[in-house]
Amino acid sequence: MSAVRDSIGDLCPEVIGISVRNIDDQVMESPQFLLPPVREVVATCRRMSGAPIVLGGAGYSIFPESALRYLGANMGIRGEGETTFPAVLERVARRAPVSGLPGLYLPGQPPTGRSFVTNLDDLPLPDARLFVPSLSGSVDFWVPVQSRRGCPMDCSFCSTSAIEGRSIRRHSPDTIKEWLEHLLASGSHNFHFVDNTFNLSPAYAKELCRKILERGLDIKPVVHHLPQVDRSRFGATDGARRLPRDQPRVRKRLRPHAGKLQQEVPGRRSENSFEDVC
Ligand code: B12
Ligand code: SF4
Repeated sequence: MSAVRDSIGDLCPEVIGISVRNIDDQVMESPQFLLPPVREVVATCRRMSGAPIVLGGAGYSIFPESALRYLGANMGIRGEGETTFPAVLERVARRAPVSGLPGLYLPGQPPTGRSFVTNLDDLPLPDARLFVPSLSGSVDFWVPVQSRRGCPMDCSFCSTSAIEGRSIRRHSPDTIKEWLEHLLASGSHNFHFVDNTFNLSPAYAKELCRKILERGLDIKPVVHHLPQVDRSRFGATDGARRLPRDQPRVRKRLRPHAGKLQQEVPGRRSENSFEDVC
């Protein structure tokens, strides 16, 4: 908590934004509720500063109303922050009311429906200069890269649709390729593709991998992907419900596994090379 106190002391913020990453750890046998320490952070901010406290992030977006109530902040933004958060900052600077902005939750008020940016290329990419300097370029630092948002698979245990919606929205493969080139030039080689499902759609995934291979980019990737659902090899998620009708045998074999697999990190994590996808 001393880091929070020091930052507020040094910066004297006009607005405080808090990213709530997790509600719980999703471990089925003994789930851990992770919001109590966040509540303490909010309370510390409140004691140290009169600035409005804005919540956001993946965890916050799953239960925006009750998380706002439990954590005691001034407002929360459900889903992507790139459009609504700057609008909040602009209104706070003008001392104008913030109500009515898309995805904004205020205590005791009905929320305004959120909006999704359809083409991710309309949004700015993260500023690599803001990465923690001591980590950038280190072998242990995996730079997060996001090429897509949303997932249509609707697995019963998963909260992704509450966070990013059901339709897949993308950056163009060229944008991602250029972004990777830029990051490589600044010394990073390890990239964690934080897309929920790297191989959705397969055509997009293949095009992106081809572009990366064509440019000979020297990168080490980690991706989350839906198990290969073909007749020779597959894993399982509850997304089995949504498998194509022409694969009845695979559906039948996956269904009994769905419950057991609920405690896993959604999808699969892979350290395979891009050749596997192409
Ligand atoms: C990639 C990923 C991982 C990677 C992270 C790799 C890395 N280097 O970052 C790994 C595999 C390590 C991981 C681990 C875990 N993960 Co995970 N992970 C994800 C995933 C798929 C993407 C997260 C991401 O980076 N998104 C990209 C960024 C850009 O988006 P974002 O952070 O949401 O930020 C946007 C908005 O939320 C908003 N925003 C964010 N902060 C703020 C702040 C303010 C003030 C505002 C206004 C807006 C705002 O604006 C941003 C831009 O639009 C999500 C699923 C999802 N769809 O969110 C799950 C997810 C977040 N993980 C989840 C879980 C449970 C975990 C683990 C606890 C699993 C475990 N038992 O170990 C751990 C915890 C790790 C940790 N330390 O927190 C759950 C959380 C659900 C819950 N119940 O709380 C999710 C939602 C998966 C799911 N569908 O259920 N994870
Ligand atoms: S578990 Fe994976 S495939 Fe299923 S809905 Fe969530 S992100 Fe999509």
